[in-house]
Amino acid sequence: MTTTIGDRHEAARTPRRRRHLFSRALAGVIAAGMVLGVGELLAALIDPNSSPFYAVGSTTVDRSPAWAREFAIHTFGTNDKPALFVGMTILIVLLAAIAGIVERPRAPFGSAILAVLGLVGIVAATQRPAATWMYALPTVVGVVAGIAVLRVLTATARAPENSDSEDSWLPRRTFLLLAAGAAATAAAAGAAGRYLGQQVAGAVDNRRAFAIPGVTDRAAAIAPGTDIGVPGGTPFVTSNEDFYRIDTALRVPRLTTDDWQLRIHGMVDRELTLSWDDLIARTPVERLITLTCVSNEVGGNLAGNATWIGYPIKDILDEAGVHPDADMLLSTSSDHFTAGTPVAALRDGRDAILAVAMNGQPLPFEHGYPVRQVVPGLYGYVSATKWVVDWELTRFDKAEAYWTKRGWSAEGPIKTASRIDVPAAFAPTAPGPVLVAGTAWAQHRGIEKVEVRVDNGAWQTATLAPQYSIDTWRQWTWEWEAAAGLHTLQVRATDLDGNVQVEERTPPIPGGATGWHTRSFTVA
Ligand SMILES: Nc1nc2c(c(=O)[nH]1)N[C@H]1C(S)=C(S)[C@@H](COP(=O)(O)O)O[C@H]1N2
Ligand SMILES: [Mo]
Repeated sequence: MTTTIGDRHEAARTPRRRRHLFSRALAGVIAAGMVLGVGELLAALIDPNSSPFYAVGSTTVDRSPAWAREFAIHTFGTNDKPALFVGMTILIVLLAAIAGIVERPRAPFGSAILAVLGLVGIVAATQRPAATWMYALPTVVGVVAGIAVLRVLTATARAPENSDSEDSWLPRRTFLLLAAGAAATAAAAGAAGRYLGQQVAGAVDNRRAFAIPGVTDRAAAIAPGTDIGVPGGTPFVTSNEDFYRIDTALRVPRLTTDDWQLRIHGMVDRELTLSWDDLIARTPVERLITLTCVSNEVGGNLAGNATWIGYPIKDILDEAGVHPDADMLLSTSSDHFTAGTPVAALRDGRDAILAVAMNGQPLPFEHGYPVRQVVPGLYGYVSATKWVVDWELTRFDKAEAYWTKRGWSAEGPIKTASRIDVPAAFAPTAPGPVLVAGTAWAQHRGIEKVEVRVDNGAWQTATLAPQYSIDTWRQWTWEWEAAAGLHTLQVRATDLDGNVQVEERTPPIPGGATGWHTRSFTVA
């Protein structure tokens, strides 16, 4: 009797056991796929080099002894890398299958295997050149997702064992559905990650190979003293690393010069499409121009000065033949930001350019690679479109650009402004002579005068550094005989049109902040 029952159970269990073993192994493989898929997707957003799979592969290549490399090249030739990836994949599939089989609700050995594999990925990723702690993120998130998948799938795969009916099909179907869903999700994440990652890598290579156009129309030399060089002060030219960045892009566009083209249409005599080759066949100019963001608060640092190389916008507009009644150039970036620039400002002879280089380097991706606009005298939101790909000639009474739709002024001339850079706010100050220094700007009008006053006293004229051009900011200094006590310094600028910086404090919206920059110091 007992024997009979036992035999019967054995007979029924063997094929089902095998089936469950297979299901569990499959669960492990899908879980590992989830780790890699999620890892790939996040890596594409952070840096393709942070992908766990590729980081482990690259580290293996970098760390393998010479004989192993020689053997690989000898055996697989130029297929040595695919061979490595195939080898890694086989190993991962085997370990993942084992992980699935040994995963138990109370003793999650499988999860532990995934965690250890993850650790290998984290170590490899964070050892990559230029890695930051962020490089661990794709693997960490991937492993968390993978373990979740492993636990859910192995729990579902186990279900029929506990059910009474021997051919219970419902849990099996649940397992298959979940497994298929997880596998599809992992594959989709991986494919999206590979696609985005390759795009990034392609753009990085493209930018690296970029040759800065040679210019004969060079920027004027910077006269000695233009940069006063006060310690802690603002440098006259802002480095690319320190240049402020403002845009709506969640993911910085990664265009290549091959992807890039500029379509010019709307109220023009001739529609044009400029390719990269068309653009660089033109004659470039080099200029220093100070950019400013309309969102800059009084005393704020959303302004920067760079040496740009680019192609005059006016000439391109003339080639397209702008209709006399078109008063707006509506420019659009590859990520659909728009700016509406007064056509008049682009054609009045100022150095409005389609810039391709910034301080002797190709534009950084964050600053618009491969092509952006730079227009002296106008805030960035109406003029400085990065990753620009489309120009429509239109009218201010017909079209509205991105920020204008959100309550900002349609036209954005830069307001006359000045700020105190040194000493820093509330810096400990000793009585006696104190050198006060700062920056003033009124792009395309130029700075005529900067004045400083202490505790609402009489305005005193600051010493101006040489003016580089009316399109750049200008430095100033003022010698303060500081007496003990709490003192408030104020600064105001006057532009070459005679406009005095507006006293009334108003917020940046809609057309730029006004007010005099004020700083307090305790002199003791
Ligand atoms: N494509 C795109 N271009 C853009 C923006 C944007 O959001 N998207 N912001 C503009 C604004 S508001 C400013 S102030 C400048 C800033 O340029 P920067 O980031 O190179 O300093 O870019 C302008 N160009
Ligand atoms: Mo801005």
